[in-house]
Amino acid sequence: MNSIDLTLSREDIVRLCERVEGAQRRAYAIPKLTDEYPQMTIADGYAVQSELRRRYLAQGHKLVGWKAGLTSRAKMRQMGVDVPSIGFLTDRMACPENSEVSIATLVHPRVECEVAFVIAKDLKGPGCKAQDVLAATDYILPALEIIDSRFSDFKFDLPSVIADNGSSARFVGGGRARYVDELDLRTLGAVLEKNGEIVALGASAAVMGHPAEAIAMLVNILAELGETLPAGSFVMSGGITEAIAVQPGDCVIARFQELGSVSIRFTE
Ligand code: OOG
Ligand code: MG
Repeated sequence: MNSIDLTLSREDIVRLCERVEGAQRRAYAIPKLTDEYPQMTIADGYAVQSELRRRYLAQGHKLVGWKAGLTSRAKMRQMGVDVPSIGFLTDRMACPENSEVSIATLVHPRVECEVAFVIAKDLKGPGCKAQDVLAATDYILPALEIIDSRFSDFKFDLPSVIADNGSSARFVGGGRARYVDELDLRTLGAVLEKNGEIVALGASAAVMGHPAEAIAMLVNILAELGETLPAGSFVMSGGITEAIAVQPGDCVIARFQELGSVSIRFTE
């Protein structure tokens, strides 16, 4: 990120990072960060997110991958923003297929279905293209992301949501892994069911025309942060449909054409 766009001091970055970390760990809502720092930029948001990543890794969490967010029209419209973003994923966020997630550990949990990539060869920006991503992909699998915006009343803006690591909270991979050349990644249908009823549906082209475009964008943002995407990374390309709120007792299943299904259950 261009350091020219940074308006926060190192002290501000650490303060905001501690505020976000507290909200994530103890599951309470905080005001959007721009209430206090109205001039905050996207670069400031990533500075807070990078500090958060540094702190979690220092506490022993492992970086397992990344996610692209706000990559579909449905998500942009729902959240009122028009620029995609990225966030990091750690081992502590991973949930086994069909396991239980306690709602008490989250603030505003919502679920979305995504196409995930497992990367076989290191990828590096700038200038990364969708073809580069496809050539470096080991396999594709379906995923559910449980996002959790920590901001009061869901009020937020792009710098705040980036600082909050793109609302990352939990993710579930599952279904049937497939090689890229077995699929047409633009036309995969996905249906999200909650308690047996269809609550959202879409096709993978909703994600920037092709989900590999979202991964290329992510690699190029990583380059701006001075990072690369290493082989072995698990990467989510962004919600295909809008995110759906969940409550204790809900069971959610994402059913994908060609990729099988992934499910998760919510308890108190
Ligand atoms: C931001 C997270 C966006 C996606 O897939 O678009 C995201 C939010 O909606 O709180 O994960
Ligand atoms: Mg997502």
